[in-house]
Amino acid sequence: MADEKLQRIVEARLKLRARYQAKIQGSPAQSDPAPQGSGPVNRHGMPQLPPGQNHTRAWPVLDLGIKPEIALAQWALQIDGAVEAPVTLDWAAFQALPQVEDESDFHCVTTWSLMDSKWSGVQCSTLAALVRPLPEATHLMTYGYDGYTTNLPIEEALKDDVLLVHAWNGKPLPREHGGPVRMITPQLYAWKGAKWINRIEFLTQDRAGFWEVRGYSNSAHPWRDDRYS
Ligand SMILES: Nc1nc2c(c(=O)[nH]1)N[C@H]1C(S)=C(S)[C@@H](COP(=O)(O)O)O[C@H]1N2
Ligand SMILES: [Mo]
Repeated sequence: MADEKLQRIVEARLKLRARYQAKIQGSPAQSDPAPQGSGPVNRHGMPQLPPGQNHTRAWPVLDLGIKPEIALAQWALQIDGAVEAPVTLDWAAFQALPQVEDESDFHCVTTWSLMDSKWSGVQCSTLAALVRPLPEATHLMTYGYDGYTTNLPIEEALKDDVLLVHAWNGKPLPREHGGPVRMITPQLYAWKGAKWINRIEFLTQDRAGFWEVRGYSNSAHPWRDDRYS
């Protein structure tokens, strides 16, 4: 990526971070004694699992009965809504963004937790910095190729461990888990991470996604056992 472009992203990120810092610090998972991204060291001296959760070894697959197959040449991610600079990224443009690796846990509301996954991908905050949310933007809606949707407050989406991942434990993300690219939200229940993600829309007011309409908690904090509304 060109240095100048990278520089612009970095500057925009710092501005965004400053704008949302207080909200992020005050948000539940951040203020609860809960692990976040970057691995088991984060769990030292803390409960291993959120209330009501059990370890799983195999990674279960949950979807709406569709597992879309998207060739990399066809893949695109649209980022739009209440932003200054909407963009549609193809695979090459997505790969050209700053990439990160992180280690975090995955808590499903159906009570299984997959611990210590290694992820590679792009921070959601990098994408936000690229499009620059308008001051009135408060939430985002994410969409999958299968028609799935889920909503998030911006301060949750900007957390460092919220990623759009394309690899899991060193291998390309399997199609059944949302490959080529899905979102992960380690500090929230896993339904907040859209598999086969193809759109992020910034909103000026909250709007419920697929499960949120059907009675799942809008806030979805595992450490508060915050499952259903
Ligand atoms: N596009 C899409 N994303 C989705 C879902 C879905 O049905 N479609 N299910 C959600 C739910 S309920 C969970 S628990 C996780 C499951 O991810 P996994 O199948 O990789 O375990 O993905 C979430 N993201
Ligand atoms: Mo789920």
